[in-house]
Amino acid sequence: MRDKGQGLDTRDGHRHHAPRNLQLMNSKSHAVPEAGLDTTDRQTLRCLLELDQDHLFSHWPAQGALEDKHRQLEQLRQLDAQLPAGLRGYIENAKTLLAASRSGANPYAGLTPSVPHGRELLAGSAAFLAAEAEGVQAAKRAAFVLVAGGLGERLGYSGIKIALPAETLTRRSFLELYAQQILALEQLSLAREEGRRLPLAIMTSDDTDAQTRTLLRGHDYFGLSEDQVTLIKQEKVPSLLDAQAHLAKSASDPYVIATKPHGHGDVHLLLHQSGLAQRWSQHGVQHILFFQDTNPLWCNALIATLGVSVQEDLDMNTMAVPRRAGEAAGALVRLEGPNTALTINVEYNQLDPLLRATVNPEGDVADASGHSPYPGNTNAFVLKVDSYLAALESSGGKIAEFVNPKYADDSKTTFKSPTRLECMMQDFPKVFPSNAHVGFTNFAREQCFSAAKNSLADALAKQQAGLPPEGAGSVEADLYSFYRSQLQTAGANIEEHAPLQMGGLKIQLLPIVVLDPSFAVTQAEVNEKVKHLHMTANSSLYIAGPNVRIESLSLHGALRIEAVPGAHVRIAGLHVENEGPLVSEAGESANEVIAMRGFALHEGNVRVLRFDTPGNYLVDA
Ligand code: UGB
Repeated sequence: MRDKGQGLDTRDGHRHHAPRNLQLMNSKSHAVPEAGLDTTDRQTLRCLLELDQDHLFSHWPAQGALEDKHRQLEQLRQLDAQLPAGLRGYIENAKTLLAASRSGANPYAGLTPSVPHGRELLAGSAAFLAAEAEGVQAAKRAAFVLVAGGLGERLGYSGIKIALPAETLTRRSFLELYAQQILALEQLSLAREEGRRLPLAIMTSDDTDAQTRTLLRGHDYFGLSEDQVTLIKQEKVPSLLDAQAHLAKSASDPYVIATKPHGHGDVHLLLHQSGLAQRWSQHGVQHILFFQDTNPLWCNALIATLGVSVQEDLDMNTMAVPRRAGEAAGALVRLEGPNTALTINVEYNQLDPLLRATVNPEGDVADASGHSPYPGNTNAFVLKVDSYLAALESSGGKIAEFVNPKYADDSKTTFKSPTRLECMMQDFPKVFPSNAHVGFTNFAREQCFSAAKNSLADALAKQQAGLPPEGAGSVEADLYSFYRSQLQTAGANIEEHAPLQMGGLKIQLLPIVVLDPSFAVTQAEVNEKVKHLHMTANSSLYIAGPNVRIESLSLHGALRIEAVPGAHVRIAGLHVENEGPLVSEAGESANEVIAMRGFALHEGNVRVLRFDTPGNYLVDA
């Protein structure tokens, strides 16, 4: 319970806590059997009855089942304690939001949308490189927050999403990649030289917590130090049965209240309640970078976004991309009204009605550029710590909730399945003061955003509808394509392969390039380390090691270069020729990691250049 000092000794010998939040407002006579319940349980029961939740106890026998009755009331007390406004606040807010949803109320009524002003950074441009350099400097005093509480039902994977390989050339998991990107930034920003480690918080949920801990422990935290990583676990919230905000019982056990995820907005509450944001600030952290679980392209552009935050002294700066009209991604919108003016994410389901009701009767449609005029939200953003802490303090870290029920019919009284209140981390501007500097930095999508969200079948359907597929296979292809573009920006000559059709999905997989974070996490590093490189279309290239230089390389096949930090390797005049990587359809018998991509990758007869000991090396043939 919320107040740890209110323990009561009860019938089963355990200490239970009085329902402090669940205070009785009016006493109500009722027919639910109380026989055998202790004082705490009776009080909890009466509070729930007062909140019109009688149905939760409709299955109770008049006598007995005391353990089960107690278990149910104990869960209700736990829910009460963990909900930011307690069960009463949750149910009352649910009633208000459900009534608004039922009447079709526009949450943005009275506000006029317009396209907000933001920065546009073209890959490799002077402005990009300047922002990136500023970002690297600022990274020394940055902390990272990865939201990884989502189960990924749409992706159809049995494990946690961050354990999935981001690509199958190295089979490195998303989490390993993120850890290595942070470690590389520690080196590059010279944080390490000042004795600083860049902290990482991972928000988990009951669906992901144990597996995330096992993954980290099983891999020695992927090179991060254990005390550099903090796991903060979000709790689920009660499911709602109908428009009167009656709580739902579990289908498998009537003494259990069904619960569902509350959304990634919990991250702010947890950073506040745990004191972590405060502690980071005390240790000199000035910016916090938020990113999501399955977008491996986030790092380079978010460094540049951080740079723009510094250049423009922004309180919040979202990494944005051109948005396809109708795409399932939020849009960044400037909303103005008599007493309001803020730049905020409007979710895709609310954008179309908002635009229709105000500035465009056609709704969420493309403009002459072929994209929606409103930039797309990638859910990666940078918050300035001072302003963040002040807003956490004033709001308690509570982010406005919303409800999105799927109604059973037009009467809008019953749902197809229980719903719940949710909150979103990108809604943070709602708790900022009106004079806060909230902006965004726009990048080409290929430069920063491709998230694995959909099963192969759903990814295929999205692609056929002209939308980004967002499947595991398309993310892998997009990641190779991103690395290729980094090399091309540095001047490399890379022959493009025709797109492949794998599992029905059309993907630009070849040639394959993976630049290990130890080799480069910024464009400036790639520019400096790669001089003359020619790659044919059926090739694959993996480069790892901070001191590898490609002075001249002609690649017609598969090559791996792996060097330890002390190995200074110059590739000068190397020609590699072999059969190159082989790509085949995944096939029926493929394991789920391969099956969800639609293809299997084999490096073939790869040439490996491995430098395990420090020293100077020249490779010229
Ligand atoms: N997540 C949690 O940690 N906890 C939760 O309870 C839920 C999610 P989704 P969503 O990037 O294309 C967002 O479900 O919410 C984590 C934006 O709202 O993949 O549908 C989860 O583990 C939307 O504006 O995304 O949509 C994952 O890391 C749009 O831009 C992250 O939160 C869209 O992302 C995102 O969860 C997008």
